[in-house]
Amino acid sequence: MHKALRSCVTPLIFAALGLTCGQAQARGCSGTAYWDWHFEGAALRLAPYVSFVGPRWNDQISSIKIHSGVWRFYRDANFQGPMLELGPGGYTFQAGDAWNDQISSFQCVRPTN
Ligand SMILES: [Ca+2]
Repeated sequence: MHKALRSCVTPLIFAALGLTCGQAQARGCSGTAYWDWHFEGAALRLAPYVSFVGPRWNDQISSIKIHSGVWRFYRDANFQGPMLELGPGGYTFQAGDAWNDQISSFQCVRPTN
């Protein structure tokens, strides 16, 4: 595997399709998460299989743009807790929204065009 892809764990769903993580992104799992609502503030490009967003981004995401793919976002790390499934589109969580500043892990479950 190319060195640049080593940090990107390939989930079984893409391995079964013969795709590496980078190929999965190129073929229809693409999105960006934002620190603030309305797609403002710091931006995080979504890798297709993230069991923990890390200490900086944990419980901080307030809006998401999904360019392609069907994604599942989880309240807890390791794809645990309440789950929110989102397809392509823009989603913004207001203060007080059940999903504002809650997401800890996510994965793309189905590539789309
Ligand atoms: Ca959380």
